[in-house]
Parts: sequence; C-alpha cells; structure tokens
Amino acid sequence: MDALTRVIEAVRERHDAAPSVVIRSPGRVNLIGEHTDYSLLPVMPFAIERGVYVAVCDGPAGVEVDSLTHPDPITIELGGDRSELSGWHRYFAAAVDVVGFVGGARVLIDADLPATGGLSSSSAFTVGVLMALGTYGGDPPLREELPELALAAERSIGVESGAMDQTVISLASEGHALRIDFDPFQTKHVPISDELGIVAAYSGRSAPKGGDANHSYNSRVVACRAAAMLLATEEGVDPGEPPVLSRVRSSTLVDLLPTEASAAEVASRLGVDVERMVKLTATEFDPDVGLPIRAVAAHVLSEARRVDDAEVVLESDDFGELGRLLDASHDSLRDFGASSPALDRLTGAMREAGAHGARLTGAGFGGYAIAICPPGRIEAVIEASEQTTGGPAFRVHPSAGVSGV
Ligand code: NG1
Repeated sequence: MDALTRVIEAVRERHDAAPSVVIRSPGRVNLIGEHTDYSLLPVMPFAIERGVYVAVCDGPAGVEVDSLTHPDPITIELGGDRSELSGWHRYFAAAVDVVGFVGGARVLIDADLPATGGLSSSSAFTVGVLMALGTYGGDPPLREELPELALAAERSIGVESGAMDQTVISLASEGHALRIDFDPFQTKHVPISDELGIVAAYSGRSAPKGGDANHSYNSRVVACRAAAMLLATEEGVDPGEPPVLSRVRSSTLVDLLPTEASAAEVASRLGVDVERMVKLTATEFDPDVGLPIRAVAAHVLSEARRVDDAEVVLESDDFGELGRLLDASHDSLRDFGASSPALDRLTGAMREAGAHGARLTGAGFGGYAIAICPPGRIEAVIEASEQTTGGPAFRVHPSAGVSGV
C-alpha cells in the first residue's frame, strides 16, 4: 500500500472520519550547488516523487499528532513550552508556532522518504505541516510564502540553514530542476531530459542536522561568513549583514586566506565585532573554535561557478560534461569536509558501474549520494550502490512541489 493511501486509511480507522486536508510534500535531490545557499550563491535542486504526507481532521483544542513511520503520539498545546520536545516533535511544534495555528486538530503523518539526511526530509516535513495546518485553518499560505515560513521554523530548532530545500519543495515543477538565486532572489525552471537517469543512494550513515551533523554544518556557515569578511576587506566591498560570499566578486584572493582561524581571530584581525560571524538564530557558537576558512571559501566560490556551467550543459543535454561537473563538485566537497569514506566509496562505485558522474547530495557528513547515468546503466548503478553500502538505492524523477491531494 502506498504512503498516501495508508495515511488516509489510518485516519479513518483511528478517528472514524475522512481527513479534511491531505498534503503531499516532496523530498528533494540537489543536482549541484552544495553548501552555497547560506552564502546566497546559487543552487540547482529538484523535488522527487517520494515525500511526506500530512493528513488533518477535526480534533479537540491543541494539536494531536502522530507519525506512521516514527510512531510517538503527542498533543502539542498552542503557545506551550517547547524546550522538552525532541526529534520530529520539535519540527512539528515549530511549524505550529510559525503558522500561528489556533484551532483544534488531529494530524497524522506518513512518508515514503527516508529520514536519514540528504533528501531533505526535515524540510519536506516542515513545509507539509505548514501547508496542512494553514489550509485546515482556512488561511493556506501562498506557495511563495512557504519557504520563508519553513526557514523560520527550521532555524528556530538551531540549524542555521540556507533556503534551498524549503524553496524547491514549495516551488518545484515536474520534469525540471529549479535554479535558485538568492542575491537577489529569483528562480528558473530548467528542464531535465528523460534521457538522463538519476539514482539516489544511501551511504549507510545518517547525518541528522538536529543532532550529530549540527556543529559540522553550523561551523561551515560561520567559516563562510569569516571568509566573506576577509575577502570583502581585501576587495573593498560591503560583505553584507550577516556577511555572505555572494558579495565577493573575485575568487583569485582565496589563496591569501588563512587555512585555519577562529571567528575571534578573524574579528580581531579586522577590528570588527565577532557577533557578525557567530550570531546564529537559535544556538550558541564558540568563537574560539578553529575553522577551515580557505578550504570552505575555495569550495563555495568554485561550486557557484559549477552551477552556472551545469545550467548551460543541461540545456544542451551534454550529460558527459554534467557528469564531470558532479565529480568536480564531490572532490571539492571532500576538501570542504562534507564527504565521508562511505560517500567516497559509494560515489566511486557508482562511477565504475557506468555513471557519467556522482556526488554527495545535501549537507553530507553521511546521508545520500546521487549519480547521473544513461538509462541503460540505471540498474547497474543501483546494484553497485546497494552492494557497496547495503542500500537503499533507487531512481529519482524530477517532480512537482508541495500540493494538496
Ligand atoms: P540537507 O541536510 O540535505 O537537508 C542542508 C541545508 C540546505 C543546504 C544543504 C547543503 C537544511 C534544512 N538544509 O541540506 O539549506 O545548505 O545542507 O547544500 O538545513
């Protein structure tokens, strides 16, 4: 039984009522443009057919919620204290608060999207809950408003995330990748040919940003800000607030950056307030922690150029060149510190099985990799991936964004 049918039947069984709202919120794969969004540099993800389903029916005050994939029922009181919540309960409560939900409801959630990092299960969950509660409450958020609402909810949990996932989940169109520029904000739907096979495969290790990967992720956000301040000073430009690498025009000065320095050291060198680098939405960041500043800037600035190049080669269906860009992205992410031995082995096996190219997708530190390949090699790439890591591995298709069903 598919996840949609399962959640509708479960609502009927548990509450003796049909859900009045059911929302499908897709996961996503990032084709290229990794760890660039929080520097306001471009990304090119697409939504996938797997996702999260959120069903809502009438209920008493507060919100009763349960998940079929991670059963753990809870009633979220409106305006209540959130400090004791953990796991998906935190994400759910954050969405309730951000959407300003006032009515009583019962919510049941199901998914056919693995929750192991890399396919954006947290944003699919958050966008889906926001859309479901907003729609149920009679005031559905506009598609264009959803990314900002979801970003606010996720940041309140302590991940200083960029806006890639929330944006593509909200705005994606079937058969297309979504190029997203953030400075200034604009989006472009880029067609992906049916002749391109795309496989997503698990590395065997999860990387929850609400957990293990949180510091690895946030420290790279801070390192990018420090690099932006140093490079902007060299170039005599305004780095923005918070400082972002999108304001830096040239990457030729990257070699002048320190290989490692703390935010406190950078602040004292520039005579600026360290808070400009370490002020995160909901977590503390130690200003004395050493940061790999040069490697981080080198990756982010080169990755932004690869997004431009990928858009051009996608438009001409030059899949060999697209594969080389994916490989270069993975190599660069290894230097950046987001890969892992398992992700390196997995992407190597995908290439050997006939992929044009392969790279980690999403934040990394574990999670998923993707490969692009000729349609005739899809099965071989899936098999090689499963043999290398134990799976799962599956084909993904560019799909539509969040919607009612
Ligand atoms: P994942 O971990 O794959 O959901 C995260 C961020 C993105 C982006 C990528 C790296 C969240 C919700 N998403 O994606 O904004 O920075 O890492 O490119 O934290």
